[in-house]
Amino acid sequence: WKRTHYSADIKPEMDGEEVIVMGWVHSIRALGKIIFVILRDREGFLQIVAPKQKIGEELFKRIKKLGAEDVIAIKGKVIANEKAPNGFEILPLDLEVLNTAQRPLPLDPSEKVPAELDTRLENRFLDLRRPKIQAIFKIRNEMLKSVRKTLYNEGFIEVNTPKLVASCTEGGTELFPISYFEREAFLGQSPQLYKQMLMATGLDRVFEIAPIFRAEEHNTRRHLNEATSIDIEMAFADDNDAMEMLEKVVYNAFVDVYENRSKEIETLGIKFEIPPKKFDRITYDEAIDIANSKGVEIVWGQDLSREAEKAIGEEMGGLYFITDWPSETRPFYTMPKEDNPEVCKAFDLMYKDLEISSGAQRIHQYDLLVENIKKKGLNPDGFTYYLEAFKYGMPPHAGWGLGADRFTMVLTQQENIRECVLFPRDRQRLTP
Ligand code: ATP
Ligand code: AMO
Repeated sequence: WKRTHYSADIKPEMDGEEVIVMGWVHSIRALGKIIFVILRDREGFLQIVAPKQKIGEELFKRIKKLGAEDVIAIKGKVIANEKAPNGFEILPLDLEVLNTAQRPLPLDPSEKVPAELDTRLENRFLDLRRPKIQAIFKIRNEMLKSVRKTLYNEGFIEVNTPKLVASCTEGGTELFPISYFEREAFLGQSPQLYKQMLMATGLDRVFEIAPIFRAEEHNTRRHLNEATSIDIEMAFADDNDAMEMLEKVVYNAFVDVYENRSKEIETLGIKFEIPPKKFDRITYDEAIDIANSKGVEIVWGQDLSREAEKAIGEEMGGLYFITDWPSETRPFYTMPKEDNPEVCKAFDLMYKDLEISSGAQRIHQYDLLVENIKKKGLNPDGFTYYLEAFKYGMPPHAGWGLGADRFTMVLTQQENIRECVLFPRDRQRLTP
């Protein structure tokens, strides 16, 4: 048998047509001489109505034996019926049981029994059978598709860089050490050094969508130990160009999700608003003024504390940039301002109190870069392979990293980043 239609493809106007549908038994109700089966497939639900009198004793018996989450194929006739969900039902002509499900189920996909996040993640494959959970990943997919589309349109080339690496790139978070034959190596924190080296090649505009690994100690609703980062780097460009590219990518993703995933937005029951094309911009100084005015003490030069992010997010709402960061809060590769090197050409894109992207114009001068590596207490010898790329013609460049999981949180309005990852990795969770 071959599936002819998904549930959502069938319309009442197809009355009398023969179809083959496949999916899971979402629920089954046997009322004496008639059985109602709700079949669930990727696109929705449909009702199968099996009256013994019409379908015959033998088929009736086989349908009666079905249980929740069995996998079935039904050959049947579309019957228009105003009283049925979506205005039609299926009168079965034949049934094939493709596989049976053991019962009781560790998790109920029909959502009759609510479950804790931990139980859901333990049984993620069952959890993912629920339309509300699938909706998150359909929206995530739409976002990724949109991001690629925008970047291809803007002349970017998709690249893949190594995840087994020899050195750190970002201050702040810790590395995961691994044993690499007789040497020590690490899981990549960011493609930062590689995307910058590619700027010395003439490829000009590159992007990568790939995992980043960070040994975050703390357990928060917005940190993972394995996250997916959308990274770009563009040559002959400054911080402003990078911010404008980020606005395009983020705005287009909102539009594409709105236009192509209205069903999933409805399933999630969220109020979805397309942001303006240009996002507000405040400087770090303005941001700390806001925090201080709300009673959250920030001394100039410190990273924003969680409390500060909350205070600023409350004031700003929606999407906004924080620019002009103190150089000491940013990694070594960040370009200082010409007129005031205490401040650098870095930015964060925030959604309320959540940082969804960080970026900057980079240092492209070899001497300044070496000096900055030393200033951060790092040893330039550990960066030889990277530094070489700055000796023989490195153009000015800028870029950013946008957290795909955090961006999905924003698009689907989830409070916990784990909801936006199929199989999340945190301090406690290494399986499934
Ligand atoms: P980045 O990627 O630039 O590190 P981020 O969005 O991952 O940014 P952090 O910088 O890790 O966020 O966190 C933002 C601020 O919140 C930091 O000042 C950090 O010290 C603080 N913070 C992080 N986790 C916690 C926590 N569990 N409790 C309190 N504060 C936290
Ligand atoms: P940064 O460290 O700010 O910048 O990371 C960029 C974005 O990646 C996401 N992100 C995370 N998401 C979930 N869990 C984590 N532990 C986690 N860590 C980071 C966030 C963050 O904004 N090299 C720079 C980028 C650049 O300048 O191009 C970098 O890695 O959404």
